[in-house]
Amino acid sequence: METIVLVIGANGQLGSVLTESLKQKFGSSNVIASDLRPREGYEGSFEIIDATDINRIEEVVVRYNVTQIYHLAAILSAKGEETPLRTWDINMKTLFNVLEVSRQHNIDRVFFPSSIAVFGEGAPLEHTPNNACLDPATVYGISKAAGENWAQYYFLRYGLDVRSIRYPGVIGYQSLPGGGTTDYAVDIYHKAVLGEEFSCFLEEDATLPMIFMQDAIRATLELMDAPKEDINIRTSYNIAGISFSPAEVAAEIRTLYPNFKIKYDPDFRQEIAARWPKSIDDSAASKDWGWKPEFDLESITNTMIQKLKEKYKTGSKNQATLML
Ligand code: AKB
Repeated sequence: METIVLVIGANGQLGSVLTESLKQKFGSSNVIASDLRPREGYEGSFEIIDATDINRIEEVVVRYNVTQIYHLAAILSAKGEETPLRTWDINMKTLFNVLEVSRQHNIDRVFFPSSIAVFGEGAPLEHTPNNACLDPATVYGISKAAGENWAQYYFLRYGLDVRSIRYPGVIGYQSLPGGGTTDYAVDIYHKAVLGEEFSCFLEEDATLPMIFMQDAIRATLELMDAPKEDINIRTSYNIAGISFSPAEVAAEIRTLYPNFKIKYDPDFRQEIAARWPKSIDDSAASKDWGWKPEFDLESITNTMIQKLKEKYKTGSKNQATLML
């Protein structure tokens, strides 16, 4: 069977990069990117989809004979706290719509991203295991924890092959994050390359799990490629990349920009970060589908700085132009 992929939320930080990798893997004509708004300069099939509208998802699935759906649309941890009930509505409604359309149209595989935000005070802070207590304190985390259970429900009840990863903070040069607690770890590199001081909304020792975009994309594709019988976790898999604090990433940046300055001005996002794990136990992912991260803080920093320097040299200083 030919694989035809629909990506929902294709303009986002992860979606914009994942869509390109999926096009390389399955062929450009077999990937349909979709989001609320068109993407300027996008090459390939693009559909406007508001994922709260189940009929619109269904229309696109039927028109293109879609066989796999990557549902990446969600409101993230920090942004979600501005309007908790709306965040719950959007995150859950879009997931239910994707699960229902997938069930009704016999979609072969569905990808649903979860997050380290599912953890809260009840989970160990270090090497948080896959099956730790889930008591999230953000509406985003609550929606992801519920979503994981619904993903498992659709697998158990209907046999729908839904797969999921709990992403740490994702760091990439290709696109900008929006509305997350880990976003500082991307912004800091932009400021370093632009020669500007960075004002950090977390405390200097707020260690969080992070992952480089290339590793995050590889993890997603490896999970989705794994044989069905190897997937033993139907809620969501922990994956680790590396862990660092703002002070540690600033020190690494100073190896390349010795005059780089950072100041700390913690806001409500520090409270969110304080309840999240500092490091992740991803032994289940490595046992079931061979997960192993490749990038450490040094290689992330070198790549981020080099790529952003190239982008700022050729593009305008407007960060929006950095979207692929
Ligand atoms: C966020 O900070 O909300 C996201 C996440 C860890 O899921 N990057």
